[in-house]
Amino acid sequence: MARIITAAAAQMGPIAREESRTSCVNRMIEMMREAKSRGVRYMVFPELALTTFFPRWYMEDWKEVETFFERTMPTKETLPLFEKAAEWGIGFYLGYAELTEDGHHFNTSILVNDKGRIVGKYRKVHLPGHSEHEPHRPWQHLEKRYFEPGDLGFPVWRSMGAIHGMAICNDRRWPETYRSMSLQGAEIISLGYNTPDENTSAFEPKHLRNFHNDLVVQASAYQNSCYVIATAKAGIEEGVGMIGGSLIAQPSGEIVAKAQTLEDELVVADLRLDLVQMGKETVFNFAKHRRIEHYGRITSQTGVELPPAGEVEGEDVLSRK
Ligand code: CDT
Repeated sequence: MARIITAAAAQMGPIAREESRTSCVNRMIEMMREAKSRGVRYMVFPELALTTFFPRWYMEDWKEVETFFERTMPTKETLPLFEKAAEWGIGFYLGYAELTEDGHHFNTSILVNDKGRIVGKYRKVHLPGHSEHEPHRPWQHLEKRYFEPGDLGFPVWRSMGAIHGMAICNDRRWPETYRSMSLQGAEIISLGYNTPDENTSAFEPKHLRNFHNDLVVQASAYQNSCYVIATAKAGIEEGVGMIGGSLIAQPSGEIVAKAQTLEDELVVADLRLDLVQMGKETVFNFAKHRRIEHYGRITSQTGVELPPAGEVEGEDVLSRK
């Protein structure tokens, strides 16, 4: 029998700096209510879904920074989300800023099943941006200041009838992210993102921000023969334009559902897990086709090592008799 899971990207419009956790959770529950009426069994909320995208501000006082972090999960304010998940039988992915008991800061997501139980945790590995205040920028991107790189790797979990993996925002641009999970059989990779519609490091035409989002999600779904559910925090948030374009890509690389707005919006698709299997057994049958003897550099080298200086002269094939 075909395995089909109805899933959704639960895109969120902007979250104001002053907006409470309870208000965010109420917005999520509203989308969960709609999800229930549309037969959705699994939904993906954005990165840092409980607050505004606070790394855009330089804050010297860590007490202030930590007002954006959660010390436990669920918290008093997020508990209703877990309760509704259990009542309505809908699992979810939730991104939030995590402060551990021993004082570590991570950009985290959790996988919660359709009984309201936390089955998995992921901590963002590829942190973008910078760690020092850079006043020449119109806004900051201080993820490297406020978070440590994730320490959990890229695990996957069997849950709700599929093998799930998670990633967070900038992770989606790195092929290693998906390959690490697809080597464990990932069938559904969920990710949330907060992507400003402008690159403040160098000039880049604005349309490329959405193009690159689609490009990496679609290519990765194809190359890893899995579904990717990518969910934005969208719209003008505290004066900064954030791309929307939440999407669900299927293993062919095609988009099967896409957001139409920059607001809270449920983007729904039926995930046909037989399509995942087809790719994993043919073109992307890893056991059969991968050549790991040539991939050593990928894990042994971080930066670029250029070839020796000077152009290669080449073999003079034209004067061969
Ligand atoms: N949140 C996040 O990871 N955003 C980055 C912005 C990159 S520009 C510093 C992204 O990859 O979309």
